Amino acid sequence: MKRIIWGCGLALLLVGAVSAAGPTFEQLDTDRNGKLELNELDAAAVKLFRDADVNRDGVLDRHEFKRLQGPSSSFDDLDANRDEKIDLGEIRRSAALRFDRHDLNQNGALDDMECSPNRMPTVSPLMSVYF
Ligand SMILES: [Ca+2]
Ligand SMILES: [Ca+2]
Ligand SMILES: [Ca+2]
Repeated sequence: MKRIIWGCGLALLLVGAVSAAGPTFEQLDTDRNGKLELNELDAAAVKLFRDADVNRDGVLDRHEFKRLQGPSSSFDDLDANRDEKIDLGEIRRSAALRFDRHDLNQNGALDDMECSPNRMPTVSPLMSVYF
């Protein structure tokens, strides 16, 4: 366990400000109801997306996306229209599908069981669902 925490800390340092580790469940649950609704994830995702969009053209190119990419997505999967750019719409369409898949009891929110480490590849539900 200790080694895992170490590894995360090191990754955080290496990745810098926009970290692939992303915000935690608690940070994302802005209304503090113990569940993550899609709008809570979306608000955080828009912020990360804007931070990653270094040249401020409203889309992410491969280089910009690299700073955000989670373990379960790839640029080519997300770039649905193959224009070598990822826009917020493409991110959202893929996120809605993934959100649905993680929402096992289909109540429109993810609880901590649905976000548990064996169900999500990262500690941040945001990175698992959106990026
Ligand atoms: Ca909530
Ligand atoms: Ca850009
Ligand atoms: Ca695209």
